Amino acid sequence: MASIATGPDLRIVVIGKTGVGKSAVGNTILGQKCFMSRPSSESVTQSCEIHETEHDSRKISVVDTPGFLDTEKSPEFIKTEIVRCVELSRPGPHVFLLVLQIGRFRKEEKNAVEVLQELFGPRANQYMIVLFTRGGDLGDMTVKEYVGEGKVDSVIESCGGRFHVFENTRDDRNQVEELIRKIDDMVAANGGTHYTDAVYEEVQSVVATRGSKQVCMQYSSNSSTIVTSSSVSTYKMARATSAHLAMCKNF
Ligand SMILES: Nc1nc2c(ncn2[C@@H]2O[C@H](COP(=O)(O)OP(=O)(O)O)[C@@H](O)[C@H]2O)c(=O)[nH]1
Ligand SMILES: [Mg+2]
Repeated sequence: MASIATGPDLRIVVIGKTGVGKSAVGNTILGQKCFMSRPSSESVTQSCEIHETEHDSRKISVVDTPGFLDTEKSPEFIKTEIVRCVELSRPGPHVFLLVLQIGRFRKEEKNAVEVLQELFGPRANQYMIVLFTRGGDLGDMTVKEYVGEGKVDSVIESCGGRFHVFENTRDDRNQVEELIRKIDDMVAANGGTHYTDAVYEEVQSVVATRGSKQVCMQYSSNSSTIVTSSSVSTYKMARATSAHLAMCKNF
């Protein structure tokens, strides 16, 4: 990983539907098999997980998520996982990678950005990059040509025209180096900032008053407790409920 550009630490959150290759993307970025990635229509990743790597004292952490966008997930599940995702990527991610699979693009993927806005707030777009998996399926086509076909246009437009492609089965560090360059460019365009919003600020303040360990323990021991009884509850319940409503409306 020596040729990854030097720079400040990066926090990456990987989002998208189950089976598109989110966990595989996390492993490709980290250069090792940290997340479980399997062919299954059921979500193999049950809960948000974080792993990190470091080179030239640049820390790159990846938060892998279960399918936030899966229609069959319950509002309770989504609520719990938003809390966990926010907690793990505190004080806020530098980038949300919205993972889409080459060749699999339906109406529900088209609404993905809208749903993610409901989950993370409207400013999240500014921090989003579309990442296609199964780049090998493009054959002779370039990803630019594929995007130019029009089906994914509006999603990419919502993400400021930013996209990249991985073939996760290839041990090719160039694809990772290029992605990191694109993330660095986006972070620079965002004035060097990471994403944050009221949810992140709320979690921060709870951590500040009660301590991170206690919040984490509460999350893991009884995650439904925190979404119903803690001071971070109200906002997130409203957020998750509206995200779920958006999913039901769109699909
Ligand atoms: N050929 C190919 N298969 C992939 C690629 N990315 C993921 N997969 C496969 O797709 C399946 C689902 O991947 P996974 O990472 O578990 O998806 P997740 O549910 O979004 O986390 C696994 O069998 C992966 O090996 C890719 O770029 N190319
Ligand atoms: Mg997974």
